[in-house]
Amino acid sequence: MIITLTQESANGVPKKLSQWVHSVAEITKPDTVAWCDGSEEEFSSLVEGMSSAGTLIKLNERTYPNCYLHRSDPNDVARSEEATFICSQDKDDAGPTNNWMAPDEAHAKLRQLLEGCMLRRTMYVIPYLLGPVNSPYSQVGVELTDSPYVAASMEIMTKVGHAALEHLRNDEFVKGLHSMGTLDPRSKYICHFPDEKLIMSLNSNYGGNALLSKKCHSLRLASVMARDEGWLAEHMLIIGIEAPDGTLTYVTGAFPSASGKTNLTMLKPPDYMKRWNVWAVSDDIAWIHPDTDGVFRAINPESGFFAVAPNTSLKTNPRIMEMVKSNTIFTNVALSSDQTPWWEGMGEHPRKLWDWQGRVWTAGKSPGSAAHPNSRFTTSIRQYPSLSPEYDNPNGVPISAIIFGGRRSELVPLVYESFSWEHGVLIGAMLRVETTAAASGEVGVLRNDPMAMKPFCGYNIADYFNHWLSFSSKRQKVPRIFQINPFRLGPDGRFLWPGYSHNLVVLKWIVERCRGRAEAIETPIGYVPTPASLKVDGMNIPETTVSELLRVDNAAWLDELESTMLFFESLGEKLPKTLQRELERLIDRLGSDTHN
Ligand code: OXD
Ligand code: MN
Repeated sequence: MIITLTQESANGVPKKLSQWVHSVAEITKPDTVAWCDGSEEEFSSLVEGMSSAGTLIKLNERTYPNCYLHRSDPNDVARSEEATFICSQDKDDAGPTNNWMAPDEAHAKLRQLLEGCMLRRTMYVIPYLLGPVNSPYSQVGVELTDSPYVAASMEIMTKVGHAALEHLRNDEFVKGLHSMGTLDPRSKYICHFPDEKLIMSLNSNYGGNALLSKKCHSLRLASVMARDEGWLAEHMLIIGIEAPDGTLTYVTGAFPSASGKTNLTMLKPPDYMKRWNVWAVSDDIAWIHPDTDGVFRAINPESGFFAVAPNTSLKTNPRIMEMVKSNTIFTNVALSSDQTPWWEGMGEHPRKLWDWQGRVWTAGKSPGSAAHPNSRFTTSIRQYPSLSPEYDNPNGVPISAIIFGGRRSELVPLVYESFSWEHGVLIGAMLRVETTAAASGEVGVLRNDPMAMKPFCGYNIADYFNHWLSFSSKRQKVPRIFQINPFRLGPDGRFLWPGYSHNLVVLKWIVERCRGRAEAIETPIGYVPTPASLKVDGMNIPETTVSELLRVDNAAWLDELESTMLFFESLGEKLPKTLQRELERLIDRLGSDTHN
């Protein structure tokens, strides 16, 4: 076993970290242990190594400089919720929405699988920093992995090397141990040990299962830390919306995976709203801390995007299309004969195409899609032209509104606002949306996904609701809470709302509510815009469509709440009384409303 320690890391490595690395190497038995410093040279050598080994394909250097395609194992294409476990001491702490395994059992099971799993491989040691340099809210993790694809992706998604070791000094760090193992889906485990701040992931090389900084650290473990320390770790985008008068309003948005978070983050204003702009702070995760004045301040722990490719095009998202044209790793997209990437929804398909598994693909003849529906691109956030100048602010950005959303073809109006923080928490808790390809399993099925955190909350979801309720307008300047739904369908089965850049019209209404300037009608479910307050010159949408988008169907809501009640019942005793009361109030308002 050769230990390669760069001078830099050798100097800054605390004993606790090097001891852990050695103890893991004793078990996993890699040929080499390589400490990553996050340098460009290191990234180049990782991608060159993978290109020679055939696990990465270099794309057209002229049109896609420094871009690569990775094809994953066909059985390893999405997050595996069924193989994801919370290993808390007490089963009740994992709660009814998580799989649980006793820590001792998990350690014993994984110990066997880890024995010699890195033989003839290199174990990369990746110290990473989540969040801005010098921020009191940032955290350090160290991932040990035998996957060069993971090592290269982590260098895009986080700040690897010096920044992490500097921040670490002697503080705690989250330990992540990942091995591709044999990729045997029957022995796939993604285990989280909140008490040990430890993650172990075996037999998957797919993003959310293998880039341990992302869902495992930034959400599952961080949500437990947030509960214990009084902050929020959320599956939310963060954007700054600039109004024509130059005022910036920051909002966060929780949407389930593959439901348009990245598109909303990178929204380019439509021609009729040229004097507005949207600045990106985060497209997936927000760590939100109330500061000493009670203001909710949010940072993005990540440094890159790992986002869904299909349906991204010059029309739907021109800003992304520009961004992914260099220094990007694509995963499971299709490939054209001139070595450029392609996916469904990008536009006309090239004459000759290889699908995501490398098979020749002909439109109308070949089965399935050319790109996998959950194919992705991994790009540094620095490449994004409208990155907020506040992205690096160690104190984060002040949040005025929280938006919940997700795919609902019926029921939920285009936008509405809650009556209070507690009512807003209810709106988040009863989020029920259509499933997408981001996780393995059926697509398009309605499921409860509270706060878009069902797969990511590292503890009992009922305690999580209680934690949300522990923030209150009495003590903090809590953000206003909204729900949006750009996915409502008309009777002809087509989307009523054009979405994408036009969503700025909805964001404008939210901003103006925060600034006390937009009108709303009080309905049983919350404040719904008056059609006039939503109107923007230049946007051509028939008034009847707007009315349909804003319609509140009381009977349909009462039906929906029956399923919310069942869901809440399934959460058992711990469900906060306040939430139950908010639900009863909502039912009463719907029952006594005579307008509809
Ligand atoms: C993601 C997800 O990859 O939510 O962001 O699945
Ligand atoms: Mn996500």
